[in-house]
Amino acid sequence: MGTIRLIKGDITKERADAIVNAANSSLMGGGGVDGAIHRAGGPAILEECRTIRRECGECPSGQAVITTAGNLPALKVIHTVGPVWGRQTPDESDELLAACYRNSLALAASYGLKSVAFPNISTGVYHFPKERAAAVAIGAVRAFLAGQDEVEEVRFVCFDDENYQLYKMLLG
Ligand code: AR6
Repeated sequence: MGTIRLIKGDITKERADAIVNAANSSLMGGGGVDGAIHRAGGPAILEECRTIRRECGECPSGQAVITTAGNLPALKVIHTVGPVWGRQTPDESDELLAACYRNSLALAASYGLKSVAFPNISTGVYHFPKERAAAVAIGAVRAFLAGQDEVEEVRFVCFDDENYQLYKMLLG
């Protein structure tokens, strides 16, 4: 078991064992939270992403990889790739989004990381409907936490007020 916390703010400021990045399959950076993490964390993150790309190729949607957190207060960054809304059926998109949360947490657990902070994956440029994404995220995290005792705390870090209010309502 573990606890879930809701936070409003910028994930680059989180002191957690790992923060999760909403990356794209190239792992080469981008806008939104991805841009913010690379800007605040410095070039060491991109350097490790390049090595992963060379050795493993692109990161498919639903999968996750781990790098240094560079200059960030977190210890590690877990990069996961959310689904682009409209590219799959809604049910397939739900499953891919749930896999992002599940696989990121499994990776954290395998590294002995106890606290993990997530942004609202796919709800920006990838246009996943926010309420649907929040329900999928909370369901996937609760299911993961119930079945293990490695990860002790998961934080949902909402940057925009709409997501924050949705999570507040759904987490009760
Ligand atoms: N801290 C926490 N959350 C943030 C921050 C921040 N500093 N900045 C934005 N968000 P997006 P996606 C929230 O577009 O939809 C990138 O270009 C934002 O409010 O960052 O998964 C990648 O390279 C939103 O709720 O990610 C990919 O190409 C959430 O982060 C693509 O965007 C996700 O928005 C991924 O799209």
